[in-house]
Amino acid sequence: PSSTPVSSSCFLNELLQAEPDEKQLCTRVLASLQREQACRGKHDRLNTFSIMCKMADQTLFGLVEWARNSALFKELKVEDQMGLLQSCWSELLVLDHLCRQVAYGRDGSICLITGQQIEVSTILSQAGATLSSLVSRAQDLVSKLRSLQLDREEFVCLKYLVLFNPDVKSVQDRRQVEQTQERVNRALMDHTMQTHPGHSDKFGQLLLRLPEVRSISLQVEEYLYQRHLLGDLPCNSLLTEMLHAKHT
Ligand code: DR9
Repeated sequence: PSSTPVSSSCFLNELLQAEPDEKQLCTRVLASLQREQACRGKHDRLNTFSIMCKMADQTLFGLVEWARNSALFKELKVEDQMGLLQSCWSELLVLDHLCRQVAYGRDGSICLITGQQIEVSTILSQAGATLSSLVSRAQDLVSKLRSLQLDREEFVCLKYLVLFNPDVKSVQDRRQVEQTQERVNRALMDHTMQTHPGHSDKFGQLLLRLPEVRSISLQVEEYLYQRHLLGDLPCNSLLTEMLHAKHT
């Protein structure tokens, strides 16, 4: 009784208000890419992979900043904050990518955080097996989320559910993480029932997508680790740091 649909919708509004602005993010990432290119000479341009890594790195900075500014997250001990982020950073990146595709992606192409659209067929013709499979799996999930008509509220809830994962081994204050998880879960359920009263299982359908997000994120880490072993990853980036935090 402490959690009525009304309190859920207030709660959701608060979560939504803390969402980063896509335009601002885009401007920041573009500026950082341009700074980097300007520092290099004409004959020392970044290759596609380095540019993509830089983009992913900036996106990751934004996601970490989002988490650390969140009131719910601030309630946790710093050690728990770090443990949760180290465990879910790649899932957050994948979710962010998926949501961008649902919101801005055109059919058959991928929208980057910079607003550029790249045709999937172009990627599949240039990428190796791992990246191709990643992109295809992500596109399948995008279709599913589109047919479920994923909205911003639901996306925010999924982000919080990925972040507040009480199953992360290192977590000390498990009860606190669980309580937030339950609260967000409840808000998601109330929201889907209110906006789609005829679609009784939208809530369940959304939750069922999370294992696939998890699985794709593990494949992203594997892909990045392979490229790291080839010596391709930039050495001082958050992306690389997070990747290593897990492999130690
Ligand atoms: C938007 C969120 C920010 C993250 C930015 C990265 C988003 C990655 C999402 C999709 C990938 C888009 C890839 C665009 C590629 C452009 C052209 C292309 O295909 O280049 C090939 C090049 C090298 O491919 P490869 O590694 O397979 O090597 C091939 C080999 O040499 C020959 O066999 O691909 C790239 O450069 C891609 C770099 C991708 C970096 C990925 C960082 C992952 C971070 C987040 C992933 C989010 C989820 C993605 C789910 C698809």
